[in-house]
Amino acid sequence: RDARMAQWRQARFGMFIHWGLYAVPAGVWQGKPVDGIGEWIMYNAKIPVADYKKLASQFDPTKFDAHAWVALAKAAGMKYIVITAKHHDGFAMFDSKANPFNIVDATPFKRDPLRELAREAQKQGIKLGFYYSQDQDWTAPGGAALTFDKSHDGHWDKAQLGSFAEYLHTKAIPQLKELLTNYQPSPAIVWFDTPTADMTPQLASEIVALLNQHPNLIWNNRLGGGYKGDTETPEQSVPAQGYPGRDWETCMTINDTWGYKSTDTNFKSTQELLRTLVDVASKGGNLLLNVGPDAQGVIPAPEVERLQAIGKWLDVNGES
Ligand code: JFZ
Repeated sequence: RDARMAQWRQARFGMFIHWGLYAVPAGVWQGKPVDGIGEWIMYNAKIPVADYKKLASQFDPTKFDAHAWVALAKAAGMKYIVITAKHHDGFAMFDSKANPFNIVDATPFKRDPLRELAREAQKQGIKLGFYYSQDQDWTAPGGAALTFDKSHDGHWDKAQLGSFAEYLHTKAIPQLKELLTNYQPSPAIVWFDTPTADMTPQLASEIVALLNQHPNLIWNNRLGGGYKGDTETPEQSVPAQGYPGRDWETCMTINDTWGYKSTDTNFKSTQELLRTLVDVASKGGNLLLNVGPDAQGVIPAPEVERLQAIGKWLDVNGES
């Protein structure tokens, strides 16, 4: 376990990338701004499945440049990247045979950005991991949705009804297999999220059996079913004492959203971000700092500027 985690521990600083179909509406639906984080727009605006799926025909991020993204992460002093392969909206940002709602089959873009990033990450010597929303999937029948919004019971469209086990067996597990076997090099990290009670110990154990076929793989504590995973994942905060005896990684946004929102300009200052990085490192953790590329495939300029400034500071004051 220690050998597997050694490189991750030394990494200290990584890039989180939340990129998906939600970058198309970018926080605005039917002309009205939607409150909340950008990647939750389908949930927050109660968008019907068929309407949300139509966004795919408008998604053509021709300015996407895997080389530039990886080079930016490196310039910032980051040692790894974790990108959303599929978020809660169920849209796969990769070439999937298991489900047609994906960037290659459903958009005019037709390219697989994860393949391009895997190649670039290897070329430029940086680790790549995939975020995969294993539990919530708002466009797949049976995929869960959290119910803290009391106006619904986890479904706002009949098309979402179905069996969770069937969703897991026909979409999530086959797609996880694709992500673990179709990329060279294979991902270093799988980042799960938002487990619900639907993820029983039995169902989760089927995913764990798959993960265990990849002995070097690192995965976080958000699978569900009682599994603790390799890492604790405090969100938007730095725990006062770290996590004695556990590896941990704070994930944080630069503004107030993970997925791109045209209206969110509340960017933290470089100074504040650097203080957070130093605070995390001093307590033995990693910082996974998020960027939210837009629908053209461009990382917003204020985010780029801050990452470059952090990298410059580390060149002068850090050690590598
Ligand atoms: C989740 C996602 O719902 C969100 O869209 C984003 O991907 C983020 C990184 O993760 O949101 C969470 C998950 C866990 C907590 C808070 C928000 N938590 O444990 O406090």
